[in-house]
Amino acid sequence: MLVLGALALAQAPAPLSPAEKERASQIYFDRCAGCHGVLRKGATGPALDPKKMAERGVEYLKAVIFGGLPGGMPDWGRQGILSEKDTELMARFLLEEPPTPPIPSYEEIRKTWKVYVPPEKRPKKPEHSRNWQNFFGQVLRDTGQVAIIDGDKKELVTIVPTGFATHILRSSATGRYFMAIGRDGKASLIDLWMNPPQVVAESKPCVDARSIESSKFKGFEDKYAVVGCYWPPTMVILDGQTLEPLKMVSTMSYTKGAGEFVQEARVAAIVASQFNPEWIVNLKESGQTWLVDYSQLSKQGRPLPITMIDTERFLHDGGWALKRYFIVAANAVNKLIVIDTKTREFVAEVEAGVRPHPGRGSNWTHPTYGPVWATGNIGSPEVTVVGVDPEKHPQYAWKVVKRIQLPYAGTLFIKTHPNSPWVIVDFPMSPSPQAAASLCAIDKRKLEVTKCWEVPGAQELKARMVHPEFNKGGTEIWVSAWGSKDTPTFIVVYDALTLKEKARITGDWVRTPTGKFNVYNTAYDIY
Ligand code: DHE
Repeated sequence: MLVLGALALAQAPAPLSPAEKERASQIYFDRCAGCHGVLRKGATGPALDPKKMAERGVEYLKAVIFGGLPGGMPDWGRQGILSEKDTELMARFLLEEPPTPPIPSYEEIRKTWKVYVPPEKRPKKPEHSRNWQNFFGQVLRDTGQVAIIDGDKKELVTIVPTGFATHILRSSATGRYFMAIGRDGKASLIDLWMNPPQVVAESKPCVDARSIESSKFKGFEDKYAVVGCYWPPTMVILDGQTLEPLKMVSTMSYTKGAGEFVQEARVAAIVASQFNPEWIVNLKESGQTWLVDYSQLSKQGRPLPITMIDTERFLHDGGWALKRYFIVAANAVNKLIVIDTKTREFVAEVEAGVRPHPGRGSNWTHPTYGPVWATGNIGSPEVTVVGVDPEKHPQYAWKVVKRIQLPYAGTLFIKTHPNSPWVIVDFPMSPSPQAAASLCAIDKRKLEVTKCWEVPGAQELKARMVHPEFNKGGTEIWVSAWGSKDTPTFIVVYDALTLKEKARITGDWVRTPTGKFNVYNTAYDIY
């Protein structure tokens, strides 16, 4: 026993020095926490329990971190994002207990709040003659910026600083403002009426976040905003015009069914209801969907009513069907959850492919099945099409009407527009560089893939094509070539009928373009 113990001790890697721990914690936050959780309890990716990691051993962990795994684990080494030294550091980091990140106080959060242009000093009408409703907000992920691009002229209007690795943009109810949320929890309010558009307010209500939304119900347009935090697990309500933090609500909760207490119950997708003054807030690890009524916030001492619905664990992203049903992916259990925001009820659970990832999904009307909504899947080569009209097509409602086969897995986003016959599909999570540089077009009537093509020049730039988005009129599809920060790439624009390349937007500023959001389509939920 003594000999074996000594042997194990000899093989155990040295504990991390404080400097190594700091570097590993930063890399873990940037690259790993989103899927595996800050406390490593698992969500989109599996739990990383230090004891189990020790059983697997440093060499095995290094191979996985460097080379990835089918089903979604990125090949951080092969992509050139982690060096061999960092790969080894991360493998050793996983053998140690996870550090708990600090939880900022309300006072600390309030100190991050800045108003650069107060509401009364903002223009009363657009200061420029550009068609701002056809602006695109293009996230430049690793530069911590958002580029505002004129969709009519395909020219850069301006670049504004936002949070670190900005994740998404959402339009305010009127479309005038873009709200950006950084992975570091910084929320930025961008006024598109200013010449040039500018960040007019910001605050940083958390240290790790992925979602932001405004209040959209009649009478409350742009009055409030809400940020969904990954860490600390909270939902923070802000003033919609100034981003002043107003109210913080902890989302730590018990899981559906098992009743297990989850400290890291992170806030995933949030959308604003059109039927009621409320947000639909999805808690990832505990599997609850909260309906948060913001109508009484302005009255001192009045309640913030929250209706908690048990739905499914590992809720992630989702979008509207018929602008009434919110469909959210419970990605680690391969399910889609449907909430009726009119009746305020859970209505169905649908079996998707492997790790469904809708972004916001795609809506269209099929001649046989009526209105349908579809999602791509990270882990299986499939677009899952679901009937969504219980009133006029009850036989298909909440049933998978078609599983459209794709040539590759690894889809993150699909997108369509009522004026286009196509649903466009990307494959950025595919381990094959050729697949990641490719796109496919699905015929909305035939429900089959008509065309797939590799985007010329993408592979040479080691870029993955990501996040299709239509222009306001639905005549163009824009897709970003997501490469490394060191090399500029491009945004390609296709004709939405012929699928022929129309233009390429490029320049030294086009670095790590990921999500892009058309003002009109984002404000009015057209996808
Ligand atoms: Fe996202 C949406 C979380 C990785 C780009 N992403 C979302 C949403 C969540 C989420 C909860 C829904 C927000 C909403 O609607 O309110 N994303 C996460 C993660 O936890 C994950 C898996 C890992 C991480 O560490 O962040 C992750 N996401 C990515 C990426 O790697 C992408 C491609 C680039 C990036 O920024 O890191 C990416 N996510 C996006 C985009 C959307 C999104 C572009 C919005 C899609 C839309 O059309 O609405």
